[in-house]
Amino acid sequence: MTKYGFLGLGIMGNAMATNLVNAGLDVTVWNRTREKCAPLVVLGARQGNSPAEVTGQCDITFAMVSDPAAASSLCFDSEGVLEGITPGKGYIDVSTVDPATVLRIAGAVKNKGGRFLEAPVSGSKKPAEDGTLVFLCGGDETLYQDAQPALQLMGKKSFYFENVGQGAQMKLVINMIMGTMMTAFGEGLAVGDKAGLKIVDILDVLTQGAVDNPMFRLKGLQMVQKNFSPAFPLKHMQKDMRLALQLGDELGQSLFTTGAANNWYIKARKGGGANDDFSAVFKYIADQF
Ligand code: NA7
Repeated sequence: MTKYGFLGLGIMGNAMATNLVNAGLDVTVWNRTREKCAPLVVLGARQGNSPAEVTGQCDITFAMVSDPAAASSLCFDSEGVLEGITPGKGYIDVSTVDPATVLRIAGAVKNKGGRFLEAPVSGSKKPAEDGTLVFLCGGDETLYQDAQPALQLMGKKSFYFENVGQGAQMKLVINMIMGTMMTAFGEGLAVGDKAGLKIVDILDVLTQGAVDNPMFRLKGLQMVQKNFSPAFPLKHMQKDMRLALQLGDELGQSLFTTGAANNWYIKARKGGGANDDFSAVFKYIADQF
């Protein structure tokens, strides 16, 4: 039986690892804040004591942490992932990071004879809970095949791209579009509200036209109700906007709209919204502190 490891039990990692454990897979979990492992252990997961121990004991280890600094520290620090990698071991980083970080981790894992796959996900808390994420993969194709049983439990679809880094690029493209859609949505609702229109009427009209979409339908009412409990934390959206702008810069592609949207997320993050859902950017756009 394949032994799986799972490192990082935040909003996403907890839901994803839960699906693996509930399906009866052999899973060892580790999280920087150890207490977050307890619910998974109750469900039947093994407790890991360090990233190195988990990768050393498991055939395929997933990691889901916050950002490039976290992904690098998880891999390269003392007792980190790399210390447990031996020939043939699989390491799948599903965090959203920049392509350069992915390439550094991929190179280091490969140098030790391990197999690496990047697999950032499209979808936040609910799809993670429902096992309907979309994986954007790049890297070792044998690992991509070997991990299918787990990927299929956690997601509804996987894409495989030939080069390491393309998964990260795809994820940043998708999220910069989502992030700018949210600030455009927030600005429209804010100005409509100030004009005296009812926000629920704006939402209603939107559903009838070409800009109707699941995100506006899901988040719109929650925004009116000021329900900003995090499905996708705002600090992570701002990180993705920053990484997308960096990608544009490297490629000589101007990203005016993304830059403007990023400024809203910075304002919201600094204003106290970092751990709220990213839709909380609306509060700062509409000045409804
Ligand atoms: P969360 O809920 O903010 O969880 C972040 C996780 O990353 C959590 O397990 C953290 O551990 C872990 N983390 C953060 N920094 C480190 C370091 N330095 N070392 C080890 N572990 C770390 O985020 P989400 O689950 O919503 O999102 C995860 C990713 O998916 C992110 O890239 C999003 O953009 C998409 P902690 O519990 O704080 O000890």
